[in-house]
Amino acid sequence: MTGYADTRRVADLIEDLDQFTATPENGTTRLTYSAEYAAARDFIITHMLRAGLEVRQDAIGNIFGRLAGSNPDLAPVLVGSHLDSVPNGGRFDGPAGIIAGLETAYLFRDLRLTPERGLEVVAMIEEEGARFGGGLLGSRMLTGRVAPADLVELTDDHGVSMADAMEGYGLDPQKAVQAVLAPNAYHSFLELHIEQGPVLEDACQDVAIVDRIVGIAQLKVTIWGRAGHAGTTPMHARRDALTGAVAILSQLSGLPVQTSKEAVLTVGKLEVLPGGANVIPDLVNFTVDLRAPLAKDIDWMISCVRDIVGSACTGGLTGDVEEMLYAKPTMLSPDLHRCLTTNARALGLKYRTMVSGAGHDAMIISAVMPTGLIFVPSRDGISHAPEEWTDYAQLARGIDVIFTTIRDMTGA
Ligand code: HGY
Ligand code: MN
Ligand code: MN
Repeated sequence: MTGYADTRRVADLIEDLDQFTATPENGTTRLTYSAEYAAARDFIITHMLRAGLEVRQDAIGNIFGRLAGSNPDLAPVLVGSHLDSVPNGGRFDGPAGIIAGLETAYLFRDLRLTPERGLEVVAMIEEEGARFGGGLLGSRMLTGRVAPADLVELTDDHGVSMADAMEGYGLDPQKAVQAVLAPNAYHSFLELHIEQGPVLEDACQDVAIVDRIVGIAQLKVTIWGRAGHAGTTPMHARRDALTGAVAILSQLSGLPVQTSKEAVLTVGKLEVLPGGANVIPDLVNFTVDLRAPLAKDIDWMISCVRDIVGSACTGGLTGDVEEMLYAKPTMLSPDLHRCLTTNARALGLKYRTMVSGAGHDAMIISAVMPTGLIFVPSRDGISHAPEEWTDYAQLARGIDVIFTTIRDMTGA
């Protein structure tokens, strides 16, 4: 059967949105509150207005586009994803979910559907944590999990605090707490996302309906030593922070396999300071991203990292392990899973239930409202890289599942 979503319009939205990147020669880099982020926000607002939505920006920069329902007593359905990216990432991670919401709004307009329950499309900030660390920050702030004081503590690689970056973006960090959602503000939340893995493509299936998301912890490890001259400082007299860091990193790689078959560990960022070729490093910091389906396994890996860091800090080295993010393993709404599955089947799509190894705003928002998440295939399972790709026809099929589910849930 032919679907509902306009594949060409979806393709144009993805491609036009992707022009807002700091690295046009090498994938998508769109850090929260950056100039390209502001331009992308304006692009989303333009299309929300064109689709007939009433637009607002909340106190931290999330953008909402609302189509009111005929019954104002019914809380709207929320649909969307994140607008920020990883450095040199792909054009679909985040935007696919926002554009699923936008296309749904366009379809409501084109098909002259009047929902009884309203719907809202959302584009969220800082899911990746690529600027301020941790991740899932926009949804954590929406659900009241970030203290205002954190906005001064959280800084980017240039030492700019989130609070200062907010001011530069035209927001008042003192008012950030106003972004916290009121209880029962929404009926439910739906997110479409690219799978970012090979399962759907290998199985020649169209969509995955996610039933649970693995737990994630993101740590920042800092090792302090003492700077010194590379030529005149005897080896026994050194407090080389990088030597300490290497001793730690060499032990971390064995941790996942000691934990469970599904546990994963990634060191994605590492900084060596002061960064002179002839200077003994006095400060090294690196991130440790830990994931596992069971909270006890994440907790165990965190305690192991702390022990490994503690035992490496001898001979004048000191260390610290800061927990930037802890998101427990999350079960999503069985009711929404059923609705999404029913619609995938009715659309004649090949589908499966899947656990998500990637973190998503859905895992945070599910704490305050019933939440559903679906995946569309990723070519060669690649994501967080410029090669990230989903065929537009496949994306359109996934959007059909979102659209029909929202049409049902809003009584349109
Ligand atoms: O890291 C993740 O799983 C997601 O892409 N933020
Ligand atoms: Mn994402
Ligand atoms: Mn991502």
